[in-house]
Amino acid sequence: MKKALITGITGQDGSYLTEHLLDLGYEVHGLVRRVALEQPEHRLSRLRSVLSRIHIHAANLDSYASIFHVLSKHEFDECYHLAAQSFVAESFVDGFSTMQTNINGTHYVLAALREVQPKCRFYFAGSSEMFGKAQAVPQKEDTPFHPRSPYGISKVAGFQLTINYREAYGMFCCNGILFNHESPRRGYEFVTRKITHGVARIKTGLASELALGNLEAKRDWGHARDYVQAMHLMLQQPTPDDYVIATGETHSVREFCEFAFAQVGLDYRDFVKRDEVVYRPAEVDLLIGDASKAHRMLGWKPGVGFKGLISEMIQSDLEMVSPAARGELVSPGT
Ligand code: F7E
Repeated sequence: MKKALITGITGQDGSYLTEHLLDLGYEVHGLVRRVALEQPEHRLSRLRSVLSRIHIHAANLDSYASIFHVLSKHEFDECYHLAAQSFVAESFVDGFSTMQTNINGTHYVLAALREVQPKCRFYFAGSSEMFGKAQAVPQKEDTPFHPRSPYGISKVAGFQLTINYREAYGMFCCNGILFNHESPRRGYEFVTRKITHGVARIKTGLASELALGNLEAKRDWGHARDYVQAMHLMLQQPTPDDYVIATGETHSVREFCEFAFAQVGLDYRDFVKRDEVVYRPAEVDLLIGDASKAHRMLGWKPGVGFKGLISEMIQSDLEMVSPAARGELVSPGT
C-alpha cells in the first residue's frame, strides 16, 4: 500500500485529493496546524466523511522542526505540498507572512525530505498567478512569469525551489501550474464562492445585494475534483516535470455572475453592487491556460466545464442556506 503525505489536507484541494487517494488504495496522512485539532468541527469539516480513515499529524509550516519530526517518524512514497496562504488579496495586506509561509514553508518541506526521505516524490502547488501580467495567450509551461502580487511572487519562488531540488539533488519533484479551480468546498473569500453563496442567500431572502470588485477580470475556472487527479498523475510518471492544468476556456467575473444569477431566475444587474475595497492594487486581467502537455503526457482532461461548475456550486449553496430551496435551479447547465 502506498503512503502519501498531504500538507494543507484540510483545504478544498486537500480534501478532494484525500478522497481520490483513498479510492486508489493509499494510506493517507495529513499535516494540520495544532489550532485545527483544537477546533475539529470547524477546521476539519471538509474531511468529516473520511476522518476515521486518515492519519493526522500536528505540524506548522513555520517550523522546520515540526515538519522534520513527522517525516522522521513515517516513511512516505509521495508528498503533496498544498499548504499555503492562498488568498491573493490577503497577500497585499500582509505580504510578509504570505512570503514566510509560502516560501520558507515550501523550503522546509523540501529540505526535510532531502534529509530523511530523498526518494519520496514531491508535488508543489504552483499557480497561474505566477503568470500574472500574462506575457502570452494562452499561458503554457514556457510562458515567462510576471507575478502581480506577493502571493504570485511566493509561488514563483516555490516553483523555482522545487526545480532546484530536482536539479541539485536528483529528487523527484514536480510543479503543477494550476489555474483557478473551484467547487462547493471553496472558501467564502474567493469570488466564485462569494457569488454562488450570495446568489443562494438572495434567492432565499437572506440578503438583498452582493458587493463585488472588478467584474472584468477573466479567469480559467475548472473543478477542483478534476485538478487533484492531475496532481496524482504527475507523480506517477517515469520522470519529474512541470505541467499546466487548466480548462482552456476563460470567462469574466461578470459572466460568472450573469450565469450564476440566471440559474435561479434572477438578473445579476439588480443585485451586484460595486465595492472599492476589494479592488486589488495590481490586478491580473486575463488568464487562460493551455494544458495540452498534460493532455498528451498525463492523459488528463478536465471533466466539468464552466456552467456545470456553477450549477453544482449554486445547488450546494442553496441546500446549505435553506434545505427547502432544493430544486430552485432554472436549468441544469452543462
Ligand atoms: O479572485 C476578482 C479579483 O480571489 C478572482 C486562488 O486560488 O486562483 C485564486 O486566485 C478574480 C480577481 O481568485 C471580487 O479581483 C472581483 O481578479 O477568486 P479570487 P484569484 O485571485 O484568481 C489562483 C490560481 C490561486 O493560486 C489562488 O490561490 O475576481 N474579484 N470581486 C473578486 N475577488 C474576490 N476574492 N472577491 C471579490 O469580491
